[in-house]
Amino acid sequence: MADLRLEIADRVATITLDRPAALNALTVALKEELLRTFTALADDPAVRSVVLTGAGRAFCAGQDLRERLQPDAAPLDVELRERYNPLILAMRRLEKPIVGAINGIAAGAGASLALACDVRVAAEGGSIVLAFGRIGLIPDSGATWLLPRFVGASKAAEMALTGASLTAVDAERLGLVAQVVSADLLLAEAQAIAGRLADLAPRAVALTKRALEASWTASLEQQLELEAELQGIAGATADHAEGIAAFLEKRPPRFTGE
Ligand code: T3D
Repeated sequence: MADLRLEIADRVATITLDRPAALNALTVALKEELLRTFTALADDPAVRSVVLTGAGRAFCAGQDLRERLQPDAAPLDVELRERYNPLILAMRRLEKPIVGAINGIAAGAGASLALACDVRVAAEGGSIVLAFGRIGLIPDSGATWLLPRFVGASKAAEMALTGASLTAVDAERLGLVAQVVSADLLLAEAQAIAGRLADLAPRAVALTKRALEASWTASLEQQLELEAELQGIAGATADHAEGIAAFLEKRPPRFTGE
């Protein structure tokens, strides 16, 4: 698709939102292609991790507001249920880690996309802004769930209610982004992180992601039980045996996903 690029190299898939003239704003076609891409990557054994970034000077400016004015645009609740929500769930449920390379502003649903990644690295000029209130909307696409959990209720309320922009540097200070790097190094750094994730045991990575996700709504007792269940699965993999063998033989492990 013209507005989305997908490159796969060394077990890392790089998805680039590619509408730079509109700051990679999300059209119906782009959202549907993004969902198709994540769905396909879930089943692609050649891919172990994903990088999501934007072309040009923005990560993503959220919903394409010109498209929204079209007479045939779906009502907002329908658009969320049919397109945004499945996309966010696909990202959070993908059994492969997603590294967000926040190359510029991430606004509105673009901020939500950034939040739905597992790890974020940002360019020095990058920023995250819940721009929804400026156009009379509420933060959506998971922002009201993810942001308070990442930065705390107070900061999330400030960002959601005032629409204040969070710079990359402040986002790093809050732990929302793992690292801030210069723009020219961003993609390479994000791909290096994704590469390191791709070297890990895929089942353990997938189960870790599942455990972390479940922790948001679980009691300690429930989470302890889930850890026991998932560790039982991880412990039965050939990769676990390989990890121990590699440790004892003082060599890097070669994980196969078995
Ligand atoms: O379906 C639904 O609607 C429900 C879901 C809603 C989720 C949402 O995402 S709601 C929030 C939508 N997004 C926004 O409100 C952000 C709109 N954009 C901006 O506020 C600003 O563009 C930015 C703060 C992101 C950047 O400002 P600036 O000054 O650096 O750039 P600019 O000049 O405003 O934008 C550059 C071009 O991109 C410009 O096009 P032009 O005039 O050169 O032809 C601008 O119109 C276009 N653009 C930017 N954002 C969008 C957009 N075009 C369409 N939709 C956009 N969201």
